[in-house]
Amino acid sequence: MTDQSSSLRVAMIGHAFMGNAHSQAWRTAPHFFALPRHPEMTVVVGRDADRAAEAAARLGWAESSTDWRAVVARDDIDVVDICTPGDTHAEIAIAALEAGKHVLCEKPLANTVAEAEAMTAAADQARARGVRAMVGFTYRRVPAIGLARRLVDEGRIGEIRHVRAQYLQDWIADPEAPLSWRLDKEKAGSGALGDIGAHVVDLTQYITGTRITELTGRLETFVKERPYAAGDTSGSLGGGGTTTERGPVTVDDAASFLATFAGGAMGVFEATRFATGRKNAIRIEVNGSLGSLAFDFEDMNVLEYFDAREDADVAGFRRIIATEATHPYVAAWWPPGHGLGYEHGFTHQVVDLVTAIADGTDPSPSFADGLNVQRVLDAVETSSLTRTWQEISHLD
Ligand code: SOE
Repeated sequence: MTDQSSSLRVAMIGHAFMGNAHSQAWRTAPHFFALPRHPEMTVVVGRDADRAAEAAARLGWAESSTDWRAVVARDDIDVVDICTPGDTHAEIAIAALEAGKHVLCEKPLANTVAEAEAMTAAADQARARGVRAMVGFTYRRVPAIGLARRLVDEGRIGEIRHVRAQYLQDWIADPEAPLSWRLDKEKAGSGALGDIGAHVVDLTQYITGTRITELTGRLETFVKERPYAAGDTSGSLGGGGTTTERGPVTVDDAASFLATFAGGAMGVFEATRFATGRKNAIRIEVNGSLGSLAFDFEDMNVLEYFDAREDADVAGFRRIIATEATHPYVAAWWPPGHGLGYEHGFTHQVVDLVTAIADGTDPSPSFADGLNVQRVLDAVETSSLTRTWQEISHLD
């Protein structure tokens, strides 16, 4: 059972879509996993006092506040969980790390490489004092993805030749879908590229165990102005009423790029919010000299595996339902075949963060991993502007 004696007092900054997902993770993790320390949902921070108080009551936080600086400085806070738009990640994370708080920061790590570098430097300094930092790429924590990583590590698909990755959504395919912070470069840093492209960059590097070393890409904004939203759309992916006034879309609607991985594998990437009919389709296929792996988040409990060494007359992609107790995290949940959902990746993220803090180890993905993804995103933007191939420098 979870160690109730040693608590870990958590402050969450932001309570929209990601705040909801993180809150369910802090609530459920100690009830399904034997954690070495007990998370306490101490305070949630929002910009509006009434809405923050309502979120605290609805999501299970003991208190609410509108002053993140005061909360980060509190002696009775051990962890700061950042669930705000990207333009505030650096300021909050650096303040929290300098105050000796462990930090979990939503993806992408920052809106620029410079911010991500400053955050990584702060995390490196804090590590020397036993303070930990993690960036929230939760899809790594889907059991089928963990299985894919294991099969690659075991050499089951041999030398990797191709990495094909798509993240397909369609929530703003309607040109009259209103503006929201995700469509504002000042707030979000980029559009589909950073919001969902970041996920497939992290996922493919995680599964293959290699980094992207060069790329050439293109960004496109199909709809260049939209109506302003009538209500608050911070927690939603578009939708809601609109006003008659219209404003500019200042981010990309879609990104596509070709990449080379260390070791020579060829990568093909797409991230778009205009794949009409695709709601949250993360599709990854890795082709190797001895076999292939394929995953689609819209069928997230399944990993497809092709073993090229099978007799040709019975060879084919097998559908592995990754819900056995031997698959990552599954033993804590349900019997085989019952399946997990989007929210479980967030719970697994909390489990791994709390365990790393208790063990005095560095959680993964680290801020340095987040900085690497930021460098890939930046390279795509530069490539799109200059129509040139871009190399990506790595920390390691
Ligand atoms: C919107 O595209 C979004 O909410 C992303 O911001 C999340 O990171 C992803 O998990 C679901 O889609």
